[in-house]
Amino acid sequence: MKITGGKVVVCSPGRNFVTLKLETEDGVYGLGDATLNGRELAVASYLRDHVLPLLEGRDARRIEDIWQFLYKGAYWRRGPVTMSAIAAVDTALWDIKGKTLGAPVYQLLGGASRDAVMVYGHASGVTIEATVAAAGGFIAQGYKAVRAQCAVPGLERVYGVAAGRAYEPAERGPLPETVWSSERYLDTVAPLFERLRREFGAEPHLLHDVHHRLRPIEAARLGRALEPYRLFWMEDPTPADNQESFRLIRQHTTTPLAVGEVFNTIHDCRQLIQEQLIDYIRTTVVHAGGISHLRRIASLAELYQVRTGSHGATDLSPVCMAAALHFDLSVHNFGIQEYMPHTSDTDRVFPHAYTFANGVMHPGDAPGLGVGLDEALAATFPYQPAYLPIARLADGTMHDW
Ligand code: GCO
Ligand code: MG
Repeated sequence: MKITGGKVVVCSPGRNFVTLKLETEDGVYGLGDATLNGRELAVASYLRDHVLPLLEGRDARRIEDIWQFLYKGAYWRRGPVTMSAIAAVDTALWDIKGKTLGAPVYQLLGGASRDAVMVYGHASGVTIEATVAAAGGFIAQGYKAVRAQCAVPGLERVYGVAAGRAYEPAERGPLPETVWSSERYLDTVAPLFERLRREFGAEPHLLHDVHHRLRPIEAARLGRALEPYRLFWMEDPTPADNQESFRLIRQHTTTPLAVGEVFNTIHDCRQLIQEQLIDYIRTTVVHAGGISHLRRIASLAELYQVRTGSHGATDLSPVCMAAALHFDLSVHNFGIQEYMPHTSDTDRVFPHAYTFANGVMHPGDAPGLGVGLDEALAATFPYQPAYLPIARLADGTMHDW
């Protein structure tokens, strides 16, 4: 079954998405998400200019071999652009295999390890009370797990907090600049979770995303302060470029740690997993080499009782969401899946079989991934430059956003 060609579709139905469509000689096609938020066109070019010409004529059934061919064959290893491009091809090939065999992808991955996939929603607010009200909205919809982020008094725009609309990480227009203070932030987080537990009791899982903004010793202090509120996880407490940083945090707190949304390969998390410095690995199908590579990471993690918690923000398209759900349903050491619903325009461009009800999701039983791409509709939403905000300290020093 030869690959005859393909195309890269860039569209912006509310936000930018890059989608790979791979075509085969017998008319079956597969889709893969290749969206790299704020750097979209680099991956589009990598695929169009350097990958598609190399795939023509290859056997679409040889998923593992094509993965190794793209990874080893480039000579230049790893990195978000390369690994997102490989992920898109890998995801599209799993889609093709499922469609060819008439089976949903999760059946090809060993079948369901659970009935459905627990997801967490994003609650945020400009005050603690507004955040509590937002969390209550999610719990009323049946969510069993809620991430809570709150504005910080004295800081204007803070990661993860939306005022009166769904939170969207990238912004169109001029590059958004924000000012950050770890001291002010640290004063707000424990009171937020004290209030949430007082309101909702012990039952709901509560999560929080530090978004790489603390130093290890500050993160250790926060983890310890949050222990009475029994978080499901504290995410990205500090940048993991230096994986050893987590040892320091770990020495001081039993709050579970989740890391990995910016990782691209198993090597970015090998030490964190093997030294049991984290509890959840959050690598994304689209940024970490696709379903094939995510399964490798999950297998390594399983040896160390580290569970998965895949990234699922709105900058990952419904194609990625579907792939993540097939992975989540099948993999034994699944923990939780992030879920931010897309805009209705996005859902129309990418009609999909996956469903949400009562706090859990299911990928559906359509052959392949169960996601389509309405190319005519996509063409009505052209690419629009958009970037993630940056953060500086009050004295102008660049900081992690
Ligand atoms: C999350 C993430 C996102 C990222 C975004 C960047 O936990 O969902 O931190 O909000 O910031 O995906 O593109
Ligand atoms: Mg995050």
